[in-house]
Amino acid sequence: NSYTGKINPIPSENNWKLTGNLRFLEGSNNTSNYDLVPERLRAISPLDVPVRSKDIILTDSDFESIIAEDEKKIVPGLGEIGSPVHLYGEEAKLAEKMIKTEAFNVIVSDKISLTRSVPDSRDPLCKDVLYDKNLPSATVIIIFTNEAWSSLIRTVKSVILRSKEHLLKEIILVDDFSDREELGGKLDYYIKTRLPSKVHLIRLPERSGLIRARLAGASAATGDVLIFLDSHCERLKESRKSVLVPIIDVIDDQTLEYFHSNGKFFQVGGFTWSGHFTWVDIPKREIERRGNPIGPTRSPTMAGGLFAIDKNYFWEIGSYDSQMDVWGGENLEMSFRVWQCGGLLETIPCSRVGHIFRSFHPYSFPGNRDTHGINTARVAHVWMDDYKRLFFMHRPDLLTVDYGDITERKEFRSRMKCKDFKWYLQNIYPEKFILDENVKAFGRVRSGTLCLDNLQRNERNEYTLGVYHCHERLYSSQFFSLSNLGELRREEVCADVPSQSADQKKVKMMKCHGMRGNQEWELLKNGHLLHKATGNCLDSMGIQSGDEVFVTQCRGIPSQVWVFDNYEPN
Ligand code: UD2
Ligand code: MN
Repeated sequence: NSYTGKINPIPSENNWKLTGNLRFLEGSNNTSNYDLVPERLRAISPLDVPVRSKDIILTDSDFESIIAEDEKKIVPGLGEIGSPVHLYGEEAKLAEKMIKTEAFNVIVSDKISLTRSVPDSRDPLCKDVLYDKNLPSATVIIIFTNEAWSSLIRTVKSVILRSKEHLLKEIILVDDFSDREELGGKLDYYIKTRLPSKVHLIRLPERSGLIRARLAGASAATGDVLIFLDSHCERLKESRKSVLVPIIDVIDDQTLEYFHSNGKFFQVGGFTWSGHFTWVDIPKREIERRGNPIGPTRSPTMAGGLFAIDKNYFWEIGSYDSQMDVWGGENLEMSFRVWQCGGLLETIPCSRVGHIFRSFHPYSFPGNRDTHGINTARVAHVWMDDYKRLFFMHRPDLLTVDYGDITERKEFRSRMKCKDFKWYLQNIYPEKFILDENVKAFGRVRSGTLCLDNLQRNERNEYTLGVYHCHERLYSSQFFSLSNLGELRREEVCADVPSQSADQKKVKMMKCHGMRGNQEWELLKNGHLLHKATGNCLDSMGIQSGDEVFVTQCRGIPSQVWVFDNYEPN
């Protein structure tokens, strides 16, 4: 018993737009009580009643006309070879509005062909590589929650278009409980009529987060290799066995321009003690080890979204921590786990995937929880041993948070006899600066009641070193180390006094270069911090909390005496 009604179209607030015939099925939760005259439906906006798209069934001809509308938006030639698209006038205004909810320019995306070409961003050497004919088959898993239509479909088409037919076993789309109307019946219809039969769609019955969404995809996979992708990617070359990541090219979030570096330059994954993924230069020892510029390049961590792994190995190596919610932290978890438990994580330079990097999340976080922080606390407890002290120094708030049960993960670690985090740091990531190990001094650096402090500056940019009232407890902002190289430093940035600069007295915090030079300091017996290149000393004379320190002639005065919390004289 179902009801039918005609809506043609509902002028939409909240992006709620339906055209054509629609039918509510008996028994569907929220809808059976409503009679479907247009006025009535307009009254039940999606904000009032969470009508789910699966409850709404449009006819095939409705979908055809919706898809035809989509096709009309496409401007042939636009964005081809990955070129940027700029909008003007009303359209630009509309786009700006949409970016606030989508986190990228969906108007531009809608205008670009779903099968546009992108530049070949690989190193020219890649063209000469001969691949084995008998490679294992691949299942591509694309997860999404409430993602924009055109970028999602472009991701799928891009995979189909750029994969060898016989190697692509299937594409599994995992819908993590989206409630956008567009991703409902229209997506089913599109898959049925416009995409090859090897494209499958799994709908999760509740919001599960990207970790459990990927697990659902992996459980259903029949290929030999799993390839995971975000839902806004383009292009894919080559798939191979083991835990492999591509070079990720940037697709501009505003113009959808496909950036690339002609194959020569790329970075690998690192991490910060505050628990975030970062990009870092390929270490020299790795450049030497791999030999060939397009050879597999070992990476201490991975970004998380895009990787290929042998299906059996995926399960063997502990798949994912299924108790991680929504987003964040699973990438470092997998990176540490794979290395510590005997696996290998490599960037394959001849494999390229473009990704739209967005500046915020266009989807909800149920309960508004900091899932990245909580998930990372799980990572710290399971994988980082004593080094978790450095994570919790940055995030003392997470010491008391309920991060759930980690028994299973710990059992897995001991069952697999995985190596410890110290081994990982020494062997996989020896370049990683450990704030309080193999250093001459560390902790707060005190002069009277003032302590050196980063003054909450964004450490990605250069800033001037200052002081602040010493905190009772040691917080990250006052943690400084004097490294064995003589750097007065933090995790990534070093105190530097440019010898030629006009305001030569101020101390700049800038990226550590490890070459001593302007970044070399010595802690003298009298507590003076001597800047070797200028022969001056760090001084807090006449300054207050929040002010900047300077270097000046060494004079044996109290404002030039600095005391580290921890100091190893040698
Ligand atoms: C990066 C990764 C992402 C993931 C994340 C850490 C890349 C290119 N992307 O963030 O894959 O590893 O770091 O967790 O390396 N999604 C769901 N359900 C949710 C939340 C997200 O299905 O509850 C989907 C989402 O629609 C998207 C994918 O998961 O397809 C990744 O989300 P994102 O694009 O917001 O993450 P990103 O690229 O900022
Ligand atoms: Mn993404």
